[in-house]
Amino acid sequence: MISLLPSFVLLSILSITAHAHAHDHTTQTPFSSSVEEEEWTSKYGPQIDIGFSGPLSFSHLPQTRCLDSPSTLFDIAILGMPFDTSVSYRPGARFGPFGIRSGSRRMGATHGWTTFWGMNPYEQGLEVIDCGDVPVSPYDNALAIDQMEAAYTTLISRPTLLSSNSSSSEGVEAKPISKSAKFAKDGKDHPRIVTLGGDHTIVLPILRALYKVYGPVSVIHYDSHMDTGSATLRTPKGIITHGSYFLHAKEEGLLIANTSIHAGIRGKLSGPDALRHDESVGFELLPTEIIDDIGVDGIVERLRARVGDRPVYVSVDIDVIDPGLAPATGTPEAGGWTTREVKRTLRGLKGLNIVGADLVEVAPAYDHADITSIVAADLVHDFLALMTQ
Ligand SMILES: *[C@@H]1O[C@H](CO)[C@@H](O)[C@H](O)[C@H]1NC(C)=O
Ligand SMILES: *[C@@H]1O[C@H](CO)[C@@H](O)[C@H](O)[C@H]1NC(C)=O
Ligand SMILES: [Mn+2]
Repeated sequence: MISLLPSFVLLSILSITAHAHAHDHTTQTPFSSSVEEEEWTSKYGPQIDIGFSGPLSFSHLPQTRCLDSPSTLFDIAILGMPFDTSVSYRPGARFGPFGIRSGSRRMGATHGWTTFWGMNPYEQGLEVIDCGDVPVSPYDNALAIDQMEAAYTTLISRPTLLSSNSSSSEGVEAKPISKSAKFAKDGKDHPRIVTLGGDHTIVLPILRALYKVYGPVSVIHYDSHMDTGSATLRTPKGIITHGSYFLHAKEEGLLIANTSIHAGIRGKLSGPDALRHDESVGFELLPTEIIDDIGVDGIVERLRARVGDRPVYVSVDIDVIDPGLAPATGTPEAGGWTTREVKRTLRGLKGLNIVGADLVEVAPAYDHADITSIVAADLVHDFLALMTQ
């Protein structure tokens, strides 16, 4: 109401209340466009977000609804896929993107440097943004799977900001975003997406979208379950679930034959036939317990040897980690790897041609003290470090 008054009236009001504006030494009103005049800004500067405040985006990154904003370009996007309607046990991973973002609140672009990586992924000359979530149908899985494929396709089809901004005369030495351009059918640089699940089914629409850009890829799959459909042999064929999507991917030709690998498997199976079935889908299998025999370095060696210099997609089910350290997940399995072990094996993937990555199966309703969300957010930071090396 007061702002509608003519400024001479305002000035006289101000002179009466001058004691409340002791720092105002100009004749401008506090309602002018110059924010420096206002008390907060003159005293404390910008309204920054701190760890426990502000809108929720991954690591406090700028958040844009990228899907309907074609002019928004980036090099790496965080994208939520809140889909959980094809799980076999506990539902709840639709809140995974929320949980992982929440677990990332103490992170930030200005303090992303770690002794573990010796670098800050946000300071490598690449634009990393949070693209929000894909609106997925919670009722119709076929529709939701198509929505996720359409969203992923939309974002990876854009040019990277770096490539569209190649006249980088700004002094900052910009690294090429990835070596993956050489795998793209059009020979161009495509942005990379770190997807926050969602249940593991989201990988099928992602692989379908990646196929359009790169053709088939190899997969490094961290999980306590194989997800190649041996259990679903009991269910009607053709049903896409979070335990069968790799079988569909193989049948659709989305995987480079016999070049993918699981890490951390320990779920209970129907018998050794399940292993033969898994091998026929094209996976090598590193069971959880082998880490005690060959160590982290041995795991890394096997992962790298399997995928070689092919384009590789990295998918991490949070249940690869021991449920004592990451309880909030749909199908927990006892006796898993530690967070530290998983992090070290991820760091060992440095230099591979990573075309995309995801962190899935976080179901925050089963969490305690945000423990799982914090682990998941930390692994997403590792993905960003891997992609920006
Ligand atoms: C793009 O180029 C402009 C002008 O050189 C520069 O200010 C901006 O920081 C660049 N953006 C990126 C992400 O390199
Ligand atoms: C992949 O491995 C299977 C055995 O599991 C074999 O039958 C098949 O021929 C292999 N495919 C290729 C393309 O090497
Ligand atoms: Mn799993």
